[in-house]
Amino acid sequence: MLTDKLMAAAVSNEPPGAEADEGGSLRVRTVWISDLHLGTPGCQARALLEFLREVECEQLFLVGDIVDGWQLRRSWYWPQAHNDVVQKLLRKARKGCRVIYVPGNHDEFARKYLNHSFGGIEIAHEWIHETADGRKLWVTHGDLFDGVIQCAKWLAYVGDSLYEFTLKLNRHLNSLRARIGLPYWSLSKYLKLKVKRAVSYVSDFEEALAREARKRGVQGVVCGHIHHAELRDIDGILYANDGDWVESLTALVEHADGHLEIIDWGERQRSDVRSAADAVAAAMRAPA
Ligand SMILES: [Mn+2]
Repeated sequence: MLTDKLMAAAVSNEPPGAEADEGGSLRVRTVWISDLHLGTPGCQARALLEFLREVECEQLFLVGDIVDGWQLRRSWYWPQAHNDVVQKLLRKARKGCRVIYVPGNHDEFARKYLNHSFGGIEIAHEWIHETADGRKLWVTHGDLFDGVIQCAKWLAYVGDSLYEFTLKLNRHLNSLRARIGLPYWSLSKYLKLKVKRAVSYVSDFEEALAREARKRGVQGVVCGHIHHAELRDIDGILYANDGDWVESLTALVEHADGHLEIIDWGERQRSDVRSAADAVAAAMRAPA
């Protein structure tokens, strides 16, 4: 039912001239994005579209919670920008980029289609990626190693509603900020960093994934799920989290030589605003 609706939406109305914008400024070997939460008002589809337009890669991983089935089931929300994201992803696949979709908990409906491909997008339970410098990275959304989700699904749902509420507050706050010319700022990210328990939850999650990666005999893990981008060594295992596109606007990329980097798209936007402001200020200072 949900999948039928989504497929119908995805094949409908591609915006005119959509094919014209190929060729971005950010060329990398691999891109990982997750936690887009398409189908919710929290999803920052416009920023994401901008990123997808700029980035060019050989392989693109969608690391789960791409479409939010939990919320779509509660109420249908599917604006044009969300459709544009799906179209953009399908177009990348069509243009020869290998797109691999590893479903998460919010899009667990897609786990029914494992090892199938949809419009050239391959759906897989998990993946082992080999970097250009020969390291093996295990790619998984990460919810299967989240204590809260595994122990009490109802608690995860409650947390989800609270989270939704914070995001709503965040949107209002930021439309106010935008009106008075202030750049985007994440309330929920701020709150999360302020809450000590959240910090231990994050580190527990990170350690659990690093342990599992070691057990599997790989050099690192790439995941999402906790909406907190990170790239660090945990006892000799590379832990990489690509963040999310509801609050932090981050992606993980692999450059041609195999080294990994977190792209902070929100920060780039903020620095664009700053340099535009600087340029204006400089122009005003310049003698006529
Ligand atoms: Mn998740």
